[in-house]
Amino acid sequence: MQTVIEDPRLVPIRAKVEAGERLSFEDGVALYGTSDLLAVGYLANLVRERLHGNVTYFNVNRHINPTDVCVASCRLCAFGKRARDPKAYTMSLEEVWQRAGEGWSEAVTEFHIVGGLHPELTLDWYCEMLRGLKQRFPKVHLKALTMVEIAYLARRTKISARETLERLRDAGMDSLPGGGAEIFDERVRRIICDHKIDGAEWIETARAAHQLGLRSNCTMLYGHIENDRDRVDHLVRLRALQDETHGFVTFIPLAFHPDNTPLQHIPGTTGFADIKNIAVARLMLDNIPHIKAYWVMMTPRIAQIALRFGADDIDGTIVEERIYHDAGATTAQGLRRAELLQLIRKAGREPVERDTLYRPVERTETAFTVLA
Ligand code: V47
Repeated sequence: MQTVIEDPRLVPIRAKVEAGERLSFEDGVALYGTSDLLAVGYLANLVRERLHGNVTYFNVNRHINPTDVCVASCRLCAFGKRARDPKAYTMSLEEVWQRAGEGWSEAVTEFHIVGGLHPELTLDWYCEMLRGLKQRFPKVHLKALTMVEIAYLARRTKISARETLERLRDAGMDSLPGGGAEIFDERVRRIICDHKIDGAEWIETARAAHQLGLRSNCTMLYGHIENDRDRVDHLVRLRALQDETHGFVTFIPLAFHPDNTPLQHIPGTTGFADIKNIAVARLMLDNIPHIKAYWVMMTPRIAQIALRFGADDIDGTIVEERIYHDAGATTAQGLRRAELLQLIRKAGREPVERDTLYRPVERTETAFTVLA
């Protein structure tokens, strides 16, 4: 089936997509520039179904944020707090391990662990945390620490990012989440997160992780002060690293939530922009296998629609989410497995529970097996 393409700029892009050819930087700008969302979505869905057919992936996971103390004070963020802030928290190791076991009865296959840049928690502390989790939950995949946290720990420990990653891997880290990438462009980064590592160091840290055989995700934060070219530049830089390492598993476009941040005068994103970012990502990132519609950020209703506009994954049960809820998200803290199944089925897709590396999972409520 073919949709009518209204915008003439999309005609050569359709030819490339149908021929399986790579899109250029200017193609990306044209995709962002058009309001012909149905045409962009049609093309993205073509690629999505070529790669994954009718399957939509989800997982049964739990987020853990060991601390919100952060030295970075990024303007984009409502989660990070100064150590002296009475609302700031830092879990003890015992608390992290206990929290990991709390939640719903469904056995989780993944812990997603990220937090602030705490000035006192050491690399040894994080290694101990991971070892303790592996000891208590040996079957659970530990997707832990963003490239930003790795670079910060490396700097404080006065060792390389590679060595930091090696130590964390030896302690039990299985892969890394995609956060902290924001927008790589320097002008934008100076305004939204000036104390964070720059785009080049984020890429360099991801390269080091991938070279060690660790897989990771990648993200892009949109809907603040960036423009179309900044977003395309970001996607093209991720694509270039992926050509080299093949280490990225999933790309997640993240909508900026302004509430309680120093940028709260910026209006929140629209459903149109959320869907557009999924579709453009699917078309530009021809070498990244999965595009995730993160339901917490998009709302389950928009995430469900995204499954027809390029996304093949809707993320997981999560149980407890803080980063988006501190920034005004009104979605639930978590969803039950049955709710995810329902969302996917009602979009006419076939749900497949996956582990972090997209191997299918077979389960009862309290136990699971990852199928090789
Ligand atoms: O790195 C922070 C973003 C990220 C705000 O890898 C904000 O599977 C919007 O990376 N408004 C953390 N975004 C979340 C993240 C993630 C989420 C789900 C799955 C995966 C994965 C990764 O959230 C941060 C930052 O980019 N963020 N503050 C805010 N106010």
